[in-house]
Amino acid sequence: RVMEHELRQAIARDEFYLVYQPQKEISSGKMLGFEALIRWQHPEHGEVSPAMFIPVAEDSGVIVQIGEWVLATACQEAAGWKNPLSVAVNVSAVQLHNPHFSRKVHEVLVHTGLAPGRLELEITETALVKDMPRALATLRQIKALGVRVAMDDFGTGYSSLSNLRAFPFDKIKIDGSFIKSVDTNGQVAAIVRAVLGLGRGLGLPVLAEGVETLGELKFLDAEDCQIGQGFYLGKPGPIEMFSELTGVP
Ligand code: G
Ligand code: G
Ligand code: MN
Ligand code: NA
Repeated sequence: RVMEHELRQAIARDEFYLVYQPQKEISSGKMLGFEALIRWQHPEHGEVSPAMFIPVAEDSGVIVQIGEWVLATACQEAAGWKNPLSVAVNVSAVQLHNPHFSRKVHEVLVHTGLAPGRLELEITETALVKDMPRALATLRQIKALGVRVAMDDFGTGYSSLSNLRAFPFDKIKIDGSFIKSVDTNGQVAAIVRAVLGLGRGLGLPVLAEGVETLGELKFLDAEDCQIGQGFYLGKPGPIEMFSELTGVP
């Protein structure tokens, strides 16, 4: 396939870059860190959305190389920030099940000098189900390095609750589909309250994704949701947009 070939070339041709989206403490508005998100500037087609090319990269296995590039680049950049903010990196199922993954993470930390406690890996539930014993072993190795793991898109997988019990997550990221209109829709409000209760019971901080309005933010604050991410709190952008905090450039 054309796209697969182009994806392989894109790394060497330096066509990928990262944007960063703020993750903030809701009660104070304080910046805690950023989620790194990949972008592809294609020489002919212009910007290609990751929603388009990540699935192709996963099916073809190129995601392993792309994922390594994202991890190394995010850690390298974050290691240069003047404040020790955290950086969250998305990990796909294929990467997680690659036998060299935890070693790669270790190597990147050593090579970039990033403190392991500043790195968080975002893993979706669907990434866990392929081979649960292997996923569990990998998560344990990653955590032994001092790296945190967040369950991404919580609530959209097959068996969110058993996955929370079976895997040693450090954070729950509630999917944005449950945050949209949470302040005006009683049904989603009930679901979000329940997830927040779950987080409290398990001692896990909860991050609300996709916060788009002040009303949603106020609801989350009133319900003691600790962390927020979304267009209302900050759109993803080049790291230079946040130079006050990072000192970049
Ligand atoms: O940034 P945006 O909303 O366009 O991302 C669309 C999708 O692509 C989201 O599901 C997001 O998790 C995924 N995505 C963005 N960056 C990365 C990345 O570096 N690695 C992986 N595996 N997925 C990513
Ligand atoms: O699946 P994941 O959580 O990794 O996806 C992150 C994606 O969500 C990014 O591509 C980002 O562009 C997108 N995103 C971030 N904030 C918002 C928001 O407030 N609303 C919507 N609709 N998408 C968002
Ligand atoms: Mn994510
Ligand atoms: Na998500």
